Amino acid sequence: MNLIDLRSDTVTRPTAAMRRAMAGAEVGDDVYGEDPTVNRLEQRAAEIFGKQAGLFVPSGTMGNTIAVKLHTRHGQEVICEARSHVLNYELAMMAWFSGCVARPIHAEDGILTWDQIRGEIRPLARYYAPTGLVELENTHNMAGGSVMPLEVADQICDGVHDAGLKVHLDGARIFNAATFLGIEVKRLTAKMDTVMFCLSKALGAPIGSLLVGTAEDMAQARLYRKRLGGGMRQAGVLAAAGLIALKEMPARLSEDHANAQLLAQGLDRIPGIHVTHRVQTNIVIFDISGTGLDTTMFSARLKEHGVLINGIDSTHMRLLTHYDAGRQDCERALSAIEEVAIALPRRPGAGSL
Ligand code: TLP
Repeated sequence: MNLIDLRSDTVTRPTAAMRRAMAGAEVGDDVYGEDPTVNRLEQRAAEIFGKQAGLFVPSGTMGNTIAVKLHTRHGQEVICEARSHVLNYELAMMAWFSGCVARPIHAEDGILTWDQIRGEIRPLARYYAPTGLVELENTHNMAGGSVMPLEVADQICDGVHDAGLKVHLDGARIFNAATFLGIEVKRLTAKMDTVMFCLSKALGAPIGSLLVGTAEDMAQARLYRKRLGGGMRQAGVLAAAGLIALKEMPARLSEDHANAQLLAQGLDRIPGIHVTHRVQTNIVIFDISGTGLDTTMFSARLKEHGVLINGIDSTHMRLLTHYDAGRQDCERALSAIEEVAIALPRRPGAGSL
């Protein structure tokens, strides 16, 4: 049986066009700056985002880590949303590499506002560590792929800049946000000082992320990348897939969003299951506690039906749509979820949500 893998949009395999481009890629030693395909990818990314320069990094985590380092000094705070990736899923790299602590702010839908941030910016004072950076996430992964509107993003950047600080955007899925809003990523990120985005998530490339920003910041970022062991050699084979991802994949993201809608609407009709947020992009988080199963058991039973979806805690599951799971796969996944949910004796009251 073909497994339908909705655990993440990181699980996609490269398209035929990507594999062809990888096989034929012109390469060189990128630590010497001599890989023509990497150089093209970095230039293309900078162009698309309207920034001076780009840096190809192996992962989103490395891109965020370098950005925090660029904009902060040891002993400072980084303002971020409470469920942000940079705080919760990056092995405390902001502490480990940059010597900073997080100042998390909770936003119900994951979308911080300037009003919330303003009051949390701290000067260096008797007891205070000063704020070094404001970090944003768009779309917000653990808030269910929620989108930060353009005006909110611009207002935060204006306020933070007036306070003499910088803004870094974790835009792992920024193309999904731009698709939802119907605007170019360049406009959506115009005021951000640095942006990290991933080729290996919704855009379907096998490996890689980019950091974009000023030429000066990217020259420094190149040194941090080397320190972190991210100086790659003939990385053009990876960059070639990235160039295809940038060219071909953004235009099809609305299909993933439509599939996520299909799944969310179907899930909400299943007794004992409840989608916990407004679905805007390719992420659906749903509460299964009404089925009487915990997420470990739910995942295991789903796997027997050929569907992979993980829990994010004992009661909530997260699924992501992507190009490697089409409409029919999503319909099959929905039937499997329904079978698992209704095949079981439920706790009293289950299904009354
Ligand atoms: N997210 C992964 C897991 O780490 C949770 C996923 O499956 O969604 N920023 C955001 C918003 C991300 O979602 C991720 C990966 C990253 C950064 C880190 O990227 P990688 O995995 O390339 O280091």
